[in-house]
Amino acid sequence: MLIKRNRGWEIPEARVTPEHVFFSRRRLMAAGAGAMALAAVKPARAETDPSAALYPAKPNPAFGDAGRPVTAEADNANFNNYYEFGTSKQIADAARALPVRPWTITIDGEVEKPATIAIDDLFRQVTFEERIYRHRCVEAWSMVVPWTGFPLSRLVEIARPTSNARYLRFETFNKPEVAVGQKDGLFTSFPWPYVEGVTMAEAMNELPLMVTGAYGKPLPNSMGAPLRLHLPWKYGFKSIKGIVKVSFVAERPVSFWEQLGPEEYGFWANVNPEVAHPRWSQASEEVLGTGERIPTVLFNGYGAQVAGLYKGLESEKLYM
Ligand SMILES: Nc1nc2c(c(=O)[nH]1)N[C@H]1C(S)=C(S)[C@@H](COP(=O)(O)O)O[C@H]1N2
Ligand SMILES: [Mo]
Repeated sequence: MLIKRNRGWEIPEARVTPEHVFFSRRRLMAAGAGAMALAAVKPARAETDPSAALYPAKPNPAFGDAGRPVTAEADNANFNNYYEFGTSKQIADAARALPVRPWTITIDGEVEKPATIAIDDLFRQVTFEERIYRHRCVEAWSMVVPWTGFPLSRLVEIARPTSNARYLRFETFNKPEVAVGQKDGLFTSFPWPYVEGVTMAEAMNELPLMVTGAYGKPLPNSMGAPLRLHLPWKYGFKSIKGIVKVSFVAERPVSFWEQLGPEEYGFWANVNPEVAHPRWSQASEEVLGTGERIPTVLFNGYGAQVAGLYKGLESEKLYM
């Protein structure tokens, strides 16, 4: 992610330019087998995770094939966007500092009974399933991931929102004592905590997944443990990680990226190859781990499920 504002005095340009990361990564891949060793997956903490027995979850046959090969776990585990732990893609080590138990989720706002639930108690109220989804980052790279989790609509059911609820506002932890990217003096201009939002109609769609695991195991911290969202038809920044709070609200939430650069990152952020980012084309995407470039598809290919959500909203900036 890159912000357009003149923040060179705050963040060295090279550290946030996606192209920079891309090119260095490509070189790494081109170096071949030797470089692959660098990308070896570190031992998972799955053995100690209290939810480990819930894996692997039953595959949902409706989402058993994303039409493209699944991205190698090693490629995904070593190429992440998680600004709480730094602006590079290599944040997996830094992210290990985050304690993911005990962990609570607060559900508040326009709901019958606001509550704070221990994550494993929440997991006991839902049924895990596996879905293979395409993920398209706004930086024009993509991957395919076998996620484990439960539908966001199930969380809405548990929360029991009132008729005043029009949006869901998600919030990530704010722990500068463990998250290096949130520490004072590093990126203080970032409006922590990370926030994202969807409409109630989007939340009730069949696609949004509250993600607890990937590749048949609990999520590693780098991918957003213990709970993140995945919205496969939207740019990746909407898929918020490390969630601690879900608020049901009447007003449209302003996301982290929208606060930083409203002329570049909006509320809807639906994938559309025909609407360029102000500074780069969205017509194609690099397939993570392959060096291959493929055409980008409207709604990331999920139009059959989601296009109807946007009828009557054509005047909105649906694609940024
Ligand atoms: N809390 C938080 N969530 C986040 C981000 C972030 O920096 N912080 N980055 C987003 C972006 S830009 C993308 S592409 C995806 C990346 O998910 P991955 O690292 O599992 O590939 O996470 C999204 N969720
Ligand atoms: Mo992204």
